[in-house]
Amino acid sequence: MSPFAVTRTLPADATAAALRTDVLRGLSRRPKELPPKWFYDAHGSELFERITRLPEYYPTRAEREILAARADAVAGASGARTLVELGSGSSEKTRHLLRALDGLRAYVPVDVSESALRLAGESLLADHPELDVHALVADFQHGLRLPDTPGPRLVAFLGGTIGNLLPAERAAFLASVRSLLSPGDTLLLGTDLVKDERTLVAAYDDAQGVTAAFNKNVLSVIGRELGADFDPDDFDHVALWDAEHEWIEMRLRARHALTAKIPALDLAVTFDAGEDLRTEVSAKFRREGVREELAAAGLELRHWWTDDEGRFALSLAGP
Ligand code: AVJ
Repeated sequence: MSPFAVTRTLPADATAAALRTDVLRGLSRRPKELPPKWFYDAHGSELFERITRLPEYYPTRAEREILAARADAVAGASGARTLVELGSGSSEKTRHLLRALDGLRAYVPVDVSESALRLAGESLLADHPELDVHALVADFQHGLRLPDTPGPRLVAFLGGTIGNLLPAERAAFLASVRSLLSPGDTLLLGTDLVKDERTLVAAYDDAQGVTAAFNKNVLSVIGRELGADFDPDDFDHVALWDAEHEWIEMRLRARHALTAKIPALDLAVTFDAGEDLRTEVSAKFRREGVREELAAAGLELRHWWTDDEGRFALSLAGP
C-alpha cells in the first residue's frame, strides 16, 4: 500500500458547477451574498496566509499557542491512531498534533483542493514516514465517507472555520461529523471567541489592507471563471460586528450604482449606490454556546482549552 493515497469523491467539474450555482443564486437575490469558499483560489490562499501573519489577526497565533501547550493533553484524552483533518490546506497546525499523537498510524487530510492536499501530505510524510496518508478530495459539508483506518479517530476542524457556517449549517455539519464517529472517537474543534468589537473588526479590516484585497479577490475569481466584468475599484471593503448574531460580516459595498455583466451565466447584475454584497460570516463563540451546539449533535464537550488571553478555544468532544 503506497503510504500516500489520494481519493477523489468530488467530481472534477464540481467546482465549476458549484461556482455557477452560487453566483447565479447569490447575485440574483437581495441582499446579495456569496459563500466564502470562493475566496480561496491560488491568489486568495496566498492572501489568507498573509492575513494569518498580520498583527491585527490574532486567531492563528492564539490557536497555535493552544496547540503547542495542549497537544499532549489532546493526545492523552483521544488516544487517536487516526487523525482526520477537515480543511487541511494549512497543515502547519497539524504538526503539533502529529508530534504528540505517538500511537498514530494514519492521517486523513480532507480538502476540496487536490494541490493543497498533495503539498501538505508530501511534506508531512517527509517528517512522519511511519504514517499512512489517505488524502480525500472532498467537500466536508457534503457526503464525507472516511477510509477504513485504525481507531480511535480524532477528527480535527481547526482555524475557527466552523464560524463561516450559519447556525443551521453548523447544526447540520456537526450532525454529519457525529455520524462519522464511533464510540471512543473524538472531535477537536477550533472556535474564535466573542470579545470587544474594536479587536474583532480590526482583525477583519487590517491597516495594510490585506483583508480588503482578500475580500475583493472574489470579484477576480468570478471575473476569471465566469467572464464577469466587476471592477474591484467600484467597491469598498466593509467589516462589521453583528452584535445580535455575534458574528463578523465581510461585505463589498458598491461605491455608486453599477451593472456588471456575467456572460457565462447570461446575467447582468445591478447594484444600487451603497448596496452590499455579503461575502463572509465569521461567527464568534462562547463556551456555553459551543457546549449546547455540540450537545444538540450528540457530542459531549469534555475539554475546553483557551490561549492565555482567552481569545480562542479548542474543544475536545465525543459521542
Ligand atoms: C479561515 C474562515 C477561519 O473567518 O477568520 C480571515 C477567514 N476571513 N480574514 C476567518 C478570514 C477574513 C478565516 N477562516
